[in-house]
Amino acid sequence: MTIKFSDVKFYKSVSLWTSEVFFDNKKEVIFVGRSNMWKSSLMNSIFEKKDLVKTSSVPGKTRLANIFVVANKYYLTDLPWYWFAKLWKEFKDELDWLISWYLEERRESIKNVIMLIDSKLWAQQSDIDMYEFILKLELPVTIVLSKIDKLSNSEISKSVSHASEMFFGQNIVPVSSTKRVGINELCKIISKSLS
Ligand SMILES: Nc1nc2c(ncn2[C@@H]2O[C@H](COP(=O)(O)OP(=O)(O)OP(=O)(O)O)[C@@H](O)[C@H]2O)c(=O)[nH]1
Ligand SMILES: [Mg+2]
Repeated sequence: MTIKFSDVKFYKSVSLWTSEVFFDNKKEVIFVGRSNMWKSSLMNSIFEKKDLVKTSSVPGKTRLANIFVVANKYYLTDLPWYWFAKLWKEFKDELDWLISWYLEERRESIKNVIMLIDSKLWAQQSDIDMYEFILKLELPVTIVLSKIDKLSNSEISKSVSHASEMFFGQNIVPVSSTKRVGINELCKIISKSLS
């Protein structure tokens, strides 16, 4: 089954302070990554939209759980993460809480966590912490190597083999939104996890 990801609408944004939180049992795929990992842009590529998901050249743009509904049937959700934390301490706590609360709350419905790693810098301690948290919740995970348009082919291969060791047994997908590399493969992986 291939899902038509372009059949998408913004559903809603959720923060820790949202008083009425929806939550039905639609299957969900989550996108996480440190700030400025090109995460929101990747979601636009999957949706074949230019700017449905808000992007910014200033790191720290995504500060809410922004939920999109695909084919009236599935949620694809852009979560913030914590590079931002280094700038404003209070945001660190709030965003970390939002992420951990959201993943725990939606645990039963989440079918895949798409985790973006910088292909050039490789996994940072915060990535590893996040990965361990995802595994603790027993959620399926897919590793996306982001920013590959900055690398040569041999650097991409090195990054893939490093990620294969670090995230042993997981799908590793090198992706570029601007060059549309890896997008179809990722769409297939997401479709499969939602079927
Ligand atoms: N060269 C290149 N630039 C990209 C690509 N994808 C995104 N960008 C740029 O990188 C910047 C950040 O992209 P976002 O998608 O907003 O990143 P994000 O991970 O959602 O960032 P936060 O929400 O701030 O955590 C934007 O200026 C994008 O235009 C890509 O594939 N190649
Ligand atoms: Mg974003």
